Amino acid sequence: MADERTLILVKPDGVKRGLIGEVVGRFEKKGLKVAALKRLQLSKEKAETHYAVHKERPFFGELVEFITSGPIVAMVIEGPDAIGLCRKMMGATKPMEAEPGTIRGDFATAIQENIVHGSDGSDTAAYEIPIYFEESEII
Ligand code: 3AN
Repeated sequence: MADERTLILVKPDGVKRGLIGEVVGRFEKKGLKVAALKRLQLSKEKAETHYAVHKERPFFGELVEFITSGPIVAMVIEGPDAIGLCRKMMGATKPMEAEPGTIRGDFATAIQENIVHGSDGSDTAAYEIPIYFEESEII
């Protein structure tokens, strides 16, 4: 159970629907640490960097447009196996596969407007966190 850091975003739909507290609260109540947290408007450049792995996918343009369509909340969540635990708590990407009790399972019906993003591995977390936070902001 190594301590890990993962990047979690509350996407524009989650912020609009007033679910910031719900998302943060779930991770806090689980016993994970909120090591950094900010509300921001993501630039197109940063969104393209974040989603660079999906550059060739047909939905890349939509993805960037959606994530920059309004304010988001970015946080670094830290704790034992934080990357896998947060993914489990978020639920699957496809709405029909997201189990009730997970964030997406409880609050999302769409594949794109699905409330949260979470890093899917340690390489991804190491790539994504610096897009949003300086090391000095993670406490
Ligand atoms: P996850 O966010 O669960 O890691 P990924 O990495 O496969 O899922 O996809 C990144 C994001 O791209 C998803 N959160 C979703 O918003 C969007 N996405 C994935 N597949 C599709 C699709 N077929 N059509 C539209 N958007 C998609």
